Amino acid sequence: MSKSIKSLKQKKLYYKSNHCLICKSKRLTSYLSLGIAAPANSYLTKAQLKQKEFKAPLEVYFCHNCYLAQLLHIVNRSYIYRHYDYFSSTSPMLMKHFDEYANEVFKRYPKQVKQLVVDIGSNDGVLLKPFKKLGAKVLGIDPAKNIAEIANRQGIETIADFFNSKKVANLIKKYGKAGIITSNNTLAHTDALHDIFEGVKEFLDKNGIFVFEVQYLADLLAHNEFDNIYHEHICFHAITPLSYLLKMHEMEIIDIIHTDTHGGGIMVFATHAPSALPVSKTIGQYLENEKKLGLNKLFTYKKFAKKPPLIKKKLTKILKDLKKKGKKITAYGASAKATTLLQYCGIGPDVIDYITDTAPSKIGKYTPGTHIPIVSEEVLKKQTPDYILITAWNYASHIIEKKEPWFKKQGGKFIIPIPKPKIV
Ligand code: JHZ
Repeated sequence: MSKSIKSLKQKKLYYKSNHCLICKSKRLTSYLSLGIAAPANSYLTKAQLKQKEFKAPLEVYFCHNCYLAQLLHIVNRSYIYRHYDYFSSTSPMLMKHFDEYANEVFKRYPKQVKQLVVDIGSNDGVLLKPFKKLGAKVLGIDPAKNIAEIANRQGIETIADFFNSKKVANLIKKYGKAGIITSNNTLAHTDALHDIFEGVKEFLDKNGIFVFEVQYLADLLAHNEFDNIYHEHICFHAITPLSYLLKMHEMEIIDIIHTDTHGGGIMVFATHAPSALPVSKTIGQYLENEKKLGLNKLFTYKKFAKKPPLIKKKLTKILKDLKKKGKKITAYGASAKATTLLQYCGIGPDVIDYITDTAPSKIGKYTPGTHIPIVSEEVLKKQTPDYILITAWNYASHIIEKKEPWFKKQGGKFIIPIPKPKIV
């Protein structure tokens, strides 16, 4: 079942917040508007193409008080997450990443892992599977009913619901306190950050560790990753506002590892404050570096906001020139990022014949806002284009060198849109 258009009319599908999600300050300045856009991961069926599509403003704000970069137009989370078409295990690199992640946590905190590992926003159990192999008792919590059902079938106990602090007392009664709580690429997805931290604090054992991974704002800015801005990403995290948030909940960060997933992220280790465990000097270095990068200055964000129009201009020129020459172009990876890139640049089925994707949940549907058909990767070999735009550019080298080396050998070319459009 896809997202129901009928229910759109009955519910208010987004609201506009007037304060910062962390510090509640109203001193907020908009620095980048990407227009009125359809939400990422809202793939459409053929029948839905005829109906009015839901769209909401996509605009990023800077908080002058705690420096959180954030959206204020918040799309109803049930609309986005109760049925979700993104399965983490469809990308082998992510499976490898989460396997290494589980092993890293186990190496550091074997006792806590043996106690209970709870993953908030557990998707299809991509992280809990390797934890289970390491002997952990695991519990997933994820609002997507379609995904939780699959995880349960595969032996990963998953509660199909949003995590919130009100549920914690019952969870503790049933499962006990957690030695490890994890949450990956979900803390950007919520407007209820305080409630989540309240719940984590209560659920976590006294020696427990909260490990979470988020895309890192400094990477997003440095590599022009404006396509990582979509309605699901309400906050764009950095250590400075996160440290402040944790402090408000009597927790503290004890270590940080930089990761290269999704264009650059950080894996953050936190515990109850004051920590009985040593606090790595990395935290001070991150805070210092964020000052050097100007993450506390509106000017930095205004500078970044000049990049999307330049990328749009260059990319659309490349595509237009190729079309004039009669070239056939397709795209690779119906990622959430693709939704922003294609909508913002106004690239539709008149330019891109089809977009391939490995996820069965997306195949046969159409990209939100731009309505490009999503097909399986087999189509690429049957209806081979001259150029492929890699819309899942975070996997570009894997796609070019490992998955599709035949394409270049037979004269095809790839277009990589981010950080600057280029043909390879
Ligand atoms: P991928 C996701 O964003 C969604 P997306 C989410 N909202 C989030 O927060 C971020 O991650 C962090 C396909 N693919 O992983 C699979 C191929 O077709 O970059 C995926 O549909 N062939 C939770 O969606 C998409 O591309 C391939 O060879 O931007 C990639 O999506 C490979 C490797 C992937 O995340």
